[in-house]
Amino acid sequence: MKTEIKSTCCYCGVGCGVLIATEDGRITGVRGDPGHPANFGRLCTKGASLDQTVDAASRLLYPERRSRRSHPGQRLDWDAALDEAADRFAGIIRAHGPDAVAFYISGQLLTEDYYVFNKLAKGLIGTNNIDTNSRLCMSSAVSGYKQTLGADAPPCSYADIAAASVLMIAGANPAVAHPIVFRAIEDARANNPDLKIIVVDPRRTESAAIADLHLALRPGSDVALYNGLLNILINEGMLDDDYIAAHTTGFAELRDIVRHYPPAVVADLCGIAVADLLQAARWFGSQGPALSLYCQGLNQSSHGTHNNAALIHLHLATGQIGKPGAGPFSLTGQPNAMGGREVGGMATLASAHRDLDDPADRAEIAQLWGVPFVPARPGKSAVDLFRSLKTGEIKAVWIACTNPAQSMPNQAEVRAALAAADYVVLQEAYGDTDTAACADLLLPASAWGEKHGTVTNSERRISRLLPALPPPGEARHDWAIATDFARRLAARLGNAAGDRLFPYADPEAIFNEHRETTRGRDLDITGLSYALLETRGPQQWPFPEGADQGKVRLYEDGRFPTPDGRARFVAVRHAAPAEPPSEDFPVSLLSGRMRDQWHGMSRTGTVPRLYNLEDEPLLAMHPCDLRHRGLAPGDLARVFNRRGEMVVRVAAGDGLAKGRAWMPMHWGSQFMNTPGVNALVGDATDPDSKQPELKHAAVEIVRAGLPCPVAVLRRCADRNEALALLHRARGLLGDFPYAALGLYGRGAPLVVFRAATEAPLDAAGIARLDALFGLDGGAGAIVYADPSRGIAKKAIARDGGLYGVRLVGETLAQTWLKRAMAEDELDAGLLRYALAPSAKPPVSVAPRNIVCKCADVSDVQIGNELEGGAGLPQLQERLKCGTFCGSCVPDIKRMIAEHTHRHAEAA
Ligand SMILES: Nc1nc2c(c(=O)[nH]1)N[C@H]1C(S)=C(S)[C@@H](COP(=O)(O)OP(=O)(O)OC[C@H]3O[C@@H](n4cnc5c(=O)[nH]c(N)nc54)[C@H](O)[C@@H]3O)O[C@H]1N2
Ligand SMILES: Nc1nc2c(c(=O)[nH]1)N[C@H]1C(S)=C(S)[C@@H](COP(=O)(O)OP(=O)(O)OC[C@H]3O[C@@H](n4cnc5c(=O)[nH]c(N)nc54)[C@H](O)[C@@H]3O)O[C@H]1N2
Ligand code: SF4
Ligand SMILES: [Mo]
Repeated sequence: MKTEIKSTCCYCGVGCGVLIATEDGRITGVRGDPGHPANFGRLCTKGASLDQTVDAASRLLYPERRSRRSHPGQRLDWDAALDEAADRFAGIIRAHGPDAVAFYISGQLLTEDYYVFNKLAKGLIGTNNIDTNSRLCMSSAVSGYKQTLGADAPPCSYADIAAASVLMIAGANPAVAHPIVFRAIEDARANNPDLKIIVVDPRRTESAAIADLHLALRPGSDVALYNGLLNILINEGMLDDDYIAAHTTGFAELRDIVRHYPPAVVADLCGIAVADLLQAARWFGSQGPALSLYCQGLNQSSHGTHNNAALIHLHLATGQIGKPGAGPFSLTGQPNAMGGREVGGMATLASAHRDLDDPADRAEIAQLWGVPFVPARPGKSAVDLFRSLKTGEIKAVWIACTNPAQSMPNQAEVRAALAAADYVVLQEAYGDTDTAACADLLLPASAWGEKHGTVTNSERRISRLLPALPPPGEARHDWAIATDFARRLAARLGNAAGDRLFPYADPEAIFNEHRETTRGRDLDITGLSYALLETRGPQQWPFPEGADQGKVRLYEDGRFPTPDGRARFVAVRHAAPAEPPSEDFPVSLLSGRMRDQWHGMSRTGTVPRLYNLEDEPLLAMHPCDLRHRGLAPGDLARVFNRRGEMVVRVAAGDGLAKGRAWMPMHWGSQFMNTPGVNALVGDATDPDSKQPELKHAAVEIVRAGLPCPVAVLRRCADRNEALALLHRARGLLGDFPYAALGLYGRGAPLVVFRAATEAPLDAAGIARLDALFGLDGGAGAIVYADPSRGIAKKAIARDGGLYGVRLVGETLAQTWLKRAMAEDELDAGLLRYALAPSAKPPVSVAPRNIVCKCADVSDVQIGNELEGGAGLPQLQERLKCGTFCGSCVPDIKRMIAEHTHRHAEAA
């Protein structure tokens, strides 16, 4: 039977609605939900390939005791697993008190999951040691909003993008990280020729391509920039004095500070031109509604709170808030970063935007929960939590839905902390993350397409998602695991009320309890219910009882949720990053996202085509910086500082100024032979938000001196064969001073392995590679060896196509080979070309152009479909080309017209 189930995309905070097609209990497709107000039917590449992520061989299927000391794991049933966990936690709590245990959870959990964990830690155990990966993500945005506007509430909506006259995109790269928001920006650009777009980013990013003005500021200098802009707004009379007088406090103090930020000084601090600064201020102050969109470039800083506040000041000083097209709009990273903040699921927050420091607020929560008290002492935030795990102050940690052994800064310390801990529980959907290697107990969780509950996106919109499938194997829902554990723990702690405190039979019961905690608060959702979300679709908060819709925009009346109802200017001053470039470590290392991968790649990393933009981690630098170090694009470099080092391939980054380097955050120890970029990034934190400075590290970069390259390409019959091979090949990563592993694919999926060594690989090493990749047979194989030059190549044909290639000592042909193999272009007759020392394909392999960059579709693939009689709808259906940003549709139409024309002539 065919049906379509309403859900949301589980990736970014845009929160796009998806319709999951199922047939006979299988997911057969996914499309954007035309009725969802976040995306109106659009999806980006990640969302559109969600259906290809189900059934991954790497899913965790049953609980496993996987002591770090005894591999492989031992399968347990749920009773045994949760009894063991409850025994260990209860033992530690009895012996050392409630603060000796901790929870480290995630903005990718549903609100209901989050709610149960928060109540479990704060209500049942009595510890505030519950923090989340939102600490690495939105924490500075939370404190920035609270310090200025009084509450943690993004005041804007996606609809404001179309209404804005000026868009300031600051420390955000939505073309990559929030693609459907970027589609809205492109639409705004197309519909309003007068729109001015300013991008504030040390790199010329994919998003900067649409900008009228790009301010390539020095990393970490945002406060100086926004203070400088305010200085110009003041001097050129572009303030809204009435708004400042009626609705704010603290402006006089800030004005005194900002006096010291004249254009010449700021241009110098930020490394930008005075003229650009003046232009930005004049656009911001005089064009009409101004909207700022910002994200990790501001948040992940040792002064992230002030970065946020300084930007918000510009809106308050010009009255650009609380009206259409205006306001400071913090884009949320994870799909439910907002929901986590709403339930107060962090070490320094309390339920429903209450204040953990306020005894009355705490008493209110205790009463709502039916517990004697909620602890006053703030819990440990992420960085401190792991530090305390290392010192033994915290003895056990329960990690859910996050991968700290990759995503936390200062990996050496984090991994040492996990090794030192008495007991580590990991509640995961996939079994092959870096943190899984550090866990004592693995608990299998349900994942996208299986879960039921609610999430809140960047614009405060709550969507309900429904399951399309039951969880695989013995996997259970996150809320159910937490609930079951809580009851068992309560019994062991002598608390007879466990079943009463955690009575939930389904997520709706949890939602209803959470809803009650919001009554009368700024985020009041007492007017919402599962039924209403079902019949009327996703809704924005606040949505109090009696309301018939949520609020599109906050603070329209100029009243703010502060004691005096006024917004506040904060005294903010320029500060350098905690670790500015120095003589020893002169390069400023930035890290962040690529369009087609999600964080540690546990899910996106199972889809071959999502590697087609890059299937190897690349560090980009200015061409002069490369030359200066004797490096050419494609060479291997050693990147290091006092914390760690790694070898990585370099690329020329034309969007980077000298002295800056850029690397994606996605590759960890499952895909390369080091923990990735966080081996180098430090753990200095913002004093207010406790968010670590993930965006800035000082490093040095030198030639790696690994002259002997290795590349293996192996074609697989299907994705699960590829994943199984990928999994086995991980065993090789540690054998090389450089090694990286990934997939690739248009038609057939490939496994791609690259490595490099100091001396030529010996016969045993080659035999090991061949055995692992199934290239050890002689049938259908040709070989080429030149031992004097350390060259050993082999190619194997099977079923009329190229099955695998191993190149040692010289790997020039790998790039075109990879393409040709993935598109099944290279038949056995062309086998010998596979071993040619040439970076160019033979003439008989058609050169191809990628027509659709989003879906990664080439002219050859389109040509083949056209031969088969396809038109535009069939092409869009089968290849997905032209279904994302749409910019290639004219090219596709031209190809169709040419094809039709040729056929007409032939006939
Ligand atoms: N494809 C994809 N999309 C994602 C994610 C993903 O993993 N993959 N993750 C999601 C999550 S959780 C998050 S938090 C968001 C992050 O979304 P973004 O914050 O938009 O993305 P990032 O790449 O982390 O960083 C944004 C930009 O900050 C810039 N930057 C670095 N230092 C500074 C600085 O000092 N000042 C300024 N002004 N800018 C600076 C970087 O050059 C970078 O271009 O993305 C979400 N969307
Ligand atoms: N250097 C550097 N480091 C960074 C950043 C950066 O820009 N630079 N960005 C930071 C930011 S903003 C963020 S948000 C973090 C993200 O860092 P992480 O949270 O560590 O990233 P993910 O890989 O998304 O981890 C989520 C895990 O949950 C699992 N999972 C998926 N669905 C479910 C589910 O329903 N239930 C359960 N139990 N598990 C599930 C996935 O398999 C995955 O392993 O990284 C941070 N680290
Ligand atoms: S924009 Fe974000 S939420 Fe929307 S489809 Fe892409 S990853 Fe998913
Ligand atoms: Mo994030």
